[in-house]
Amino acid sequence: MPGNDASLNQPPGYVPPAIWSWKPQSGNLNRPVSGATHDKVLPVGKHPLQLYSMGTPNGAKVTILLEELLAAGHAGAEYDAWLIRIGEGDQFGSGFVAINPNSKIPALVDRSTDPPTHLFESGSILFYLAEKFGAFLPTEHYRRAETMNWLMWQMGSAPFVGGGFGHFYAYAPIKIEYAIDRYTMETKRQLHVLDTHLADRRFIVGDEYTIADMAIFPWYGAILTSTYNAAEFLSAHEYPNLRRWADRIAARDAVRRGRIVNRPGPEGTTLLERHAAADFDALNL
Ligand SMILES: N[C@@H](CCC(=O)N[C@@H](CS)C(=O)NCC(=O)O)C(=O)O
Repeated sequence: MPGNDASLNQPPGYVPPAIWSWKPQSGNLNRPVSGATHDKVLPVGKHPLQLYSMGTPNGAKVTILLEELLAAGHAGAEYDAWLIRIGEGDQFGSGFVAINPNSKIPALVDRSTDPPTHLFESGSILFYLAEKFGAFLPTEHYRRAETMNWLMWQMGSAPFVGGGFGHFYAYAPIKIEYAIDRYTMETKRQLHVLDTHLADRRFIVGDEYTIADMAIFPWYGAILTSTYNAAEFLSAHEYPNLRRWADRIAARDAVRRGRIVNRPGPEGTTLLERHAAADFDALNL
C-alpha cells in the first residue's frame, strides 16, 4: 500500500498476509462460506404468508408493509411471523437456507402459489407484496419509477449506515477514528440527501405513501432518535424535514404494530411471534 506506515495500523505493525485466513470473531457467527450449519425444519402456520425474520430495520420494513396491507383491507396479507434469532445462528438452519441461501433475515414464503414462492432481500419482498396486492406502489409511470429509484437507493445505501457507521461507532470492539470518520461522513451525506428531498414533499414520492417510505423509515427515521444512540453524535437536529417525515410515519397504527413484530424486548412490549391481529391486543400500543 503506497504511503502506508505499518506502525499506524491496527494493531500497530499489522501487515495483511499474502493470503487471508479465517479467524472466528466474537459476536460474528458468519463464516467465509455459505450454507447450512445444522438441520432445522422451519415451522409453518395457517396463513398464506410465512415470514421468517427478526425485528431489525430490515425485518421491520416487511412487517410494516404487511400491517399496512391488512389495515388497508387486503385480507390475503394475513401472515405468520416466526422469530429467527440471528445472534444464535437460526439463519444457518437448513430450512432457512433453503429459502434464503444468503442466510440473512427477512425471508418470506408465499404459500398461496403452487409451488410456494420463496423470497429474500427486503427490497424484493416489498416489491413482490406491493405488486401482488396492487398497493403502495404507484401505477402511474413517473411515480412508479421514482418509488423504485428510492427503494433501490435504500437497499444500496443502508449497508454504509449499518455495516459501516453502526458497526464501527457502536459495535466494533475497538474505536477506529478512520473508520468512524469515513462512515459518519457518508451517513450524514445520506441524511442530507433525504432531508433535502423531503423539504417540499410529504412522503418520499410526493403525496403518496409507498414502499419507498416503508423501506427508508426503519433505517433513517430511527437513527435520528434511537438507533445506535447516535442522535447527538450525528447532529440529528440538522435534518428537520426528515424528522417531520419520520414522526408522521412513526405515528401510523400499522407502523407501530409492524415495528414490534419479531422483536425481542421487555415482556408485554413486543411480539416475538405474530400469528393473528389479536396478538397485538394484549400490548399497550
Ligand atoms: N440486503 C438484505 C440485508 C439483510 C441483512 O443484513 N439482515 C441481517 C439483519 S438486519 C441479518 O440477517 N444478519 C445476520 C447475519 O449477518 O448473520 C436485506 O435488505 O434483506
